[in-house]
Amino acid sequence: MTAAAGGRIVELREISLPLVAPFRTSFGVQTSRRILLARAELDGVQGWGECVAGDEPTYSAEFVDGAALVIRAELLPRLSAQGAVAAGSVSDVLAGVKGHAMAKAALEMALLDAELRATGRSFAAHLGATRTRIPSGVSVGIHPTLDDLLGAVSRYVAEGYARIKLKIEPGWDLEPVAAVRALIGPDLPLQVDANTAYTRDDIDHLCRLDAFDLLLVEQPLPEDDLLGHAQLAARSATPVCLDETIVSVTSAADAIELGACEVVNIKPGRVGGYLTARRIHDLCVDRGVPAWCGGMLETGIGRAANAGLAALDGFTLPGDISASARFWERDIVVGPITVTDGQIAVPTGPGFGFEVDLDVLDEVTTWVERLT
Ligand code: OSB
Ligand code: MG
Repeated sequence: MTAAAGGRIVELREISLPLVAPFRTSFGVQTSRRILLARAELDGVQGWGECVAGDEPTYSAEFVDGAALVIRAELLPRLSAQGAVAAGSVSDVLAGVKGHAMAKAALEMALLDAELRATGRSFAAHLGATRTRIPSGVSVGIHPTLDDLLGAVSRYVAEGYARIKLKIEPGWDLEPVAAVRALIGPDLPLQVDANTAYTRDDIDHLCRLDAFDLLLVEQPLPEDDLLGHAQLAARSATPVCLDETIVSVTSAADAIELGACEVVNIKPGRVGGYLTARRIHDLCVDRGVPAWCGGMLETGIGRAANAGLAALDGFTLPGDISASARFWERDIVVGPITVTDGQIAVPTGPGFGFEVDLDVLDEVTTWVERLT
């Protein structure tokens, strides 16, 4: 295979960033994040990629140390063998390595950012996206008490978020959802995310969520339980949305076809990159299935990229693209994302449209490996 001309990955770096408050989901609690970044160069122009793998393999099989290892030992040698690699060739060049979508996505992202910056184009313009503002949703973790949860939701409502998502798990579902619905009233869009915490035995219980007029229930069952999700979708009025299950265009098409997925959460890292995410978006448009852009507690690098992607018309529901200050005291980009009237401005600058704050970046860096 001859890859089209493109850039090279020149640096791998790990940073550590504290969260403003603990974020608890059904798979664990996070108080800070270690994040792997890749830097690419093309004709002297820099590009950055962010790997969304978590500290531990608890959301999916990927995790920071595993991603760093597979990038060094398997992915970079395959890219280097091509010389320079165009972002559009990365998924083909790396196809021989099974899995590791988040590691692959970070490399494709860095190369794509460099390519777009080298030609002065924004990612949204590259995609042909025309929206300049997108609605912002916020993901709210599991709280120690109902009072704490209601306090947090009140603050997000006051900040103007266009949609609230509550993390749920067995023992933290009907009661908090009822209380939040009562607090916010009937009109503010509300949805829930279980991160695989339930089983098929809970289908009757999950159907009781129908009382709260939710936009959707996200990934209630394990990622490989397509049949269970189809059974739930057939029984519940609340649309079933899949996150963890959707790892490729094929898995999205199949889940939709089988009636297991009525709404798609599109996360670029989970599917191997922004270019595949775009193809899943196009599939959703073709099938008439609503889609929205998920989040993985990204820094301003990944969030800017998500906002560009979410500017595509097929993202018909608000995404998990909240203000930088919702998670970070200090972001690693200049001019991090803010929410105004429940909306976020789609970046218009070259590449993914962020500007890395190199001073902050150096302060939070744990290690750097230069690759040239
Ligand atoms: O399931 O959507 C999820 C964060 C980390 C891992 C998985 C998920 C989440 C979120 C946060 O819900 C969304 C965000 O980044 O704002
Ligand atoms: Mg989710």
